Amino acid sequence: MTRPDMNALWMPFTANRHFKRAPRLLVSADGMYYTDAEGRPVLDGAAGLWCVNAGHNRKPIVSAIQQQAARLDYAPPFQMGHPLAFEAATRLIDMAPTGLTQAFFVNSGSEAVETALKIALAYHRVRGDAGRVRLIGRERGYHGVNFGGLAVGGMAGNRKYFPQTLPMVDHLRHPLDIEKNAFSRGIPAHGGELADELEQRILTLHDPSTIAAVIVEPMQGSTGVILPPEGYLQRLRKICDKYGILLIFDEVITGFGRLGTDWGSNKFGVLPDILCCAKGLTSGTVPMGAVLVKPEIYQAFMDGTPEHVIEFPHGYTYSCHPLACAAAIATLDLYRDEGLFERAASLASPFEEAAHRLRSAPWVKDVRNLGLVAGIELETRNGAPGQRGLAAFLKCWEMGLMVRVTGDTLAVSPPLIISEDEIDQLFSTIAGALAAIE
Ligand code: PXG
Ligand code: PLP
Repeated sequence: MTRPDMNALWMPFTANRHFKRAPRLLVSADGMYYTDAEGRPVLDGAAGLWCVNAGHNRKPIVSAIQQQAARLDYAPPFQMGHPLAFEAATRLIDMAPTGLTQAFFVNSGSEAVETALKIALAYHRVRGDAGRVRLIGRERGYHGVNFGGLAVGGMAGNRKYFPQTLPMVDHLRHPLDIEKNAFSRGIPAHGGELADELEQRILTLHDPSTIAAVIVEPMQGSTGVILPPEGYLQRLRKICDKYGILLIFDEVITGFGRLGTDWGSNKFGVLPDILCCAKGLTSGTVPMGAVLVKPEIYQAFMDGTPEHVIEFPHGYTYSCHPLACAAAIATLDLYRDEGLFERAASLASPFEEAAHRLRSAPWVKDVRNLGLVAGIELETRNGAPGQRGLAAFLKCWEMGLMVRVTGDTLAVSPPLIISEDEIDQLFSTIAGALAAIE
């Protein structure tokens, strides 16, 4: 394959100059594998970017998209509808955590977060509780890259150039505690009480009646697989209930089987008031996200305005896009027909075993895992954070494996169709890569 001219593209979240000197080009994909520009197979240890949960090139999804493109390419979502939008919402709500009853469609996780934050603020306003204007996020949280998500997010690098995002925001501490919890298998034992900081510090400081919502990822994915300690999310739920604060779960990564259950909410037995999802909703095939809400939230908007008035002035040109709806329905069918969430649950134990074998590999400081996700945190090179992580990522690629890297943590999150042999291949490749780097 001839190398394309790469100058015109400003690549997202990429070291452009470094990449363009030695590009990693993916040209096709099938099942568990990508094929690169040299024709090499590359095992997909990252489900693309945490999204291709059903595996690549799945015929039922591909043909649903193809047929829909030929039937109805586009339909405006404002004051108009098309049948698949309603069907997709019904299918999503049918498999959503019990108690969430309406879905608002968007095109990405970032848009899901913006939408959820706006729903939270507007909900209090429409009920006449207009003083609830503050949003609480968490350190090392990732809620996408738009201004609201940046504000409640806690990734320092992403926020660096933007000190002026949203006002009226504060952050909880993150619950990663390697000293106490290193090499925990599954949910860590220590740190559930960190949730009490919400009541003891944040609500005390700001007055609970000014807080609209708390937003957290059930598991923090993007900053290196940070799991909620035992009891942590339950405590957050209790405190939010006590003070009338909405709890938003950002399940952009934890939805659709990643943790060995349909949703993180169900894994932890905690129901949020608002849930954000994206990625696995269409198994990455067509951009789509959704915000799911409890009935009292939807109803507050319906009760708050006369019938001919738009209750919530919000939406995107591509909300409810026909191709996305067709892809979502076919994807949800496939998850159900192949029992892929159950498959993820049954693979969780061999996956955990294989991940924790890395404990004896060079540089490994911590292994964290749950369901079909693992984080492997490496010792940072002297004075050069991220360098060893990058070296490990590049060595894995050279050895035919794609993983994610954030700082010095490798994240592994394969499609849910992975086999036990491929799990072994995945982790032994990482072990080989770690043995080969400085
Ligand atoms: N919330 C969470 C919890 C996410 O993980 C988003 C929102 C934003 O979704 P979109 O579709 O707008 O990208 C995400 C996305 C990584 C990585 O390096 C993770 C994400 C995106 C980019 C990189 O792990 N997650
Ligand atoms: N900018 C302009 C000038 C627009 O007209 C629109 C939508 O009509 C947007 C931005 C928003 O685009 P989208 O609805 O795709 O988010």
